[in-house]
Amino acid sequence: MDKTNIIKKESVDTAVESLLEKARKDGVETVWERLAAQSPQCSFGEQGICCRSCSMGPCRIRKSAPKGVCGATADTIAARHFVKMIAAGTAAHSDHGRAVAELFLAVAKNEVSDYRIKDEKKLMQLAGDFGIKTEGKKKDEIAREVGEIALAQFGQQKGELAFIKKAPAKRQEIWRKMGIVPRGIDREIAETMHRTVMGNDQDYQNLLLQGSRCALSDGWGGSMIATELQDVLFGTPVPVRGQVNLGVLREDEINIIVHGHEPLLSEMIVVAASDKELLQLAKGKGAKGINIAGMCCSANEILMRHGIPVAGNMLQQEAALVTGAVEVVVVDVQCIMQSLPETAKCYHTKIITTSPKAKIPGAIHVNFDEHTALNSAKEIVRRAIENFSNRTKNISIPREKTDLIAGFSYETINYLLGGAFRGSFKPLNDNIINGRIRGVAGVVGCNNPKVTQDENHLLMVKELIKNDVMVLQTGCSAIACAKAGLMLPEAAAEYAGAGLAEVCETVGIPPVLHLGSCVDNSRILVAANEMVKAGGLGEDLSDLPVAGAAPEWMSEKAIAIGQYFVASGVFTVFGVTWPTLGSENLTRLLFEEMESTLKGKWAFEPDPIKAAQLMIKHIDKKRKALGIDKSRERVLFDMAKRRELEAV
Ligand code: NFS
Ligand code: SF4
Repeated sequence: MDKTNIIKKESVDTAVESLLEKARKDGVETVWERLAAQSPQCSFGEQGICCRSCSMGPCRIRKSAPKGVCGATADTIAARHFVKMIAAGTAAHSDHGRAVAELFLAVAKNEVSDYRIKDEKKLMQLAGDFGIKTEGKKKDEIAREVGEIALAQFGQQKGELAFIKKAPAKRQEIWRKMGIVPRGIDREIAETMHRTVMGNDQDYQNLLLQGSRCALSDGWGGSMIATELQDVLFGTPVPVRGQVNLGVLREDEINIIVHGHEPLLSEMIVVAASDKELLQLAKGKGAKGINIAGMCCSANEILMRHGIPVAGNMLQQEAALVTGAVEVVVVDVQCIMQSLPETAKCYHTKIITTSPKAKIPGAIHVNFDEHTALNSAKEIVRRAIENFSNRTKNISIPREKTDLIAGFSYETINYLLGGAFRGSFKPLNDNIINGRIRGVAGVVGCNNPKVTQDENHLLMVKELIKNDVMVLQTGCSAIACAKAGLMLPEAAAEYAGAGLAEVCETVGIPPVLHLGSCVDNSRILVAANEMVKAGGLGEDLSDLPVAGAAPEWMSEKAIAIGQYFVASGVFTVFGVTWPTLGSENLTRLLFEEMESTLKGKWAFEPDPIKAAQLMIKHIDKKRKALGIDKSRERVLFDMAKRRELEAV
């Protein structure tokens, strides 16, 4: 493998490329230069066989020293590292879920005034999921009970997480038999950290069982709680038109970028930006208005619910500053580069942190508290307005911006496919059975500067839809494909295979659906559940012709997501690098042996087209097992026939 990490091209996005040129002129360092400075990177670390768990180490496994000082093998070291990544990712998603649950409960108890419950229908549905009796109870009382149960999921010590029961019976049986049903979210994270301490769990297979249990407490726990409660609080997404890329910034307006993850903050910034007094103040400073744009998953949250424009994905955060047109970048938690305050020094931009959990040297801290949410949000907007006059002439906003349709919650898909009165996943299943749709893929995850920005996402997704695989997306991957125009209904005719295109055109949807932020990967689990329930595609998630991928992953959160997909029975392919290659046994467990127990497994394939083909192969294998491979052949024959006819 090439150890230099110097890639041919930083990004396929021309907006980024042009701003990188400007960054060089402005003397601003970016993530790509830092990657080059870090190269060659440590191959022990990359393969998961460097251990720093105790001070007898650090230990690096190689032929001449095949064991750590304590005797730990490559298998143990790589497995400990891998499950620690799962625990960290689970902690991040779940602490987000906890913050939402706390706010939810405070709203239900009328302790905060700036938020209220928006989706009562979903509240009732959640009450049902939690086994709460609703008859004769007022909305607030039901909401309080829902909030209390949701919050208790984190600290629960015994039994099973509530949402586990949403999975197909067969899946639950597999989990119970393997002893990996999560008991409580915090407990699984803590136990994973305990097991990885020096001299504790030293059986890589046993470590991975706990890793699976911990990951399940993310997907079917913390992340699902975050998504479900956010929908009740802020509204369940419905189809909405939006725009994406740095061209959404406006030269004549105050530009505020909301970056990070939790919609608690971004929702309030959106409200504050339409405050009359603040708009007046902005006008007084010579600005035509206040323009909010999102970055990373904060972007996905407010895009899905309000159609607020998206400035870009993970690798565009520095480029946004280089435009010179951003007054404030306000951040909360996760995926925020420490370099931002440094980059901001070259321009007038102010970086504002808001969470006590994530401060950055050089940034201004404005504490964001749900009890005084709107006031904090207004203060942040005011600071942005006051900063407008500090702009220099060194401004360059790229032209690039693309339209997209977002807002495909599970409820939306159900409604669009089944119609208003008989919302159902049955039409999707029918189209899979008759072969128009070959299968469904979840393509998610980050950007990583080790590969050309967005290129893997685009190549993979185009290959999938060309082969009639419908694609569901979240996170930075969704933003990548939206920028390339794949999230418009017109994309079906241009990029999708004939079968998929026909379905998309009939229903009026794009071939690539935006399901939201990374915690919204739980929407993909719910959608897969519904496919099983709708019938005709087997009895377990692992029977479905579906696959998952994160072709440009970088975060520990992506590993947690991947593991809960695998532990839910889904074949999942990652690109870029793979963190267990230093252990043959562990890698074999993840890539092959897991399939015999969990019915799902991992694969690593850095080439996105080859990775897509692995997914298609898996989908075809599942179609064959379901006995629906023949129908697809017929559809293909029809197509050939049609072309023949057209040629005459
Ligand atoms: Ni997901 Fe979303 Fe993006 Fe990766 Fe980061 S923003 S939580 S971790 S980089 S997809
Ligand atoms: Fe080395 Fe073992 Fe300590 Fe890890 S736990 S640093 S392998 S001695």
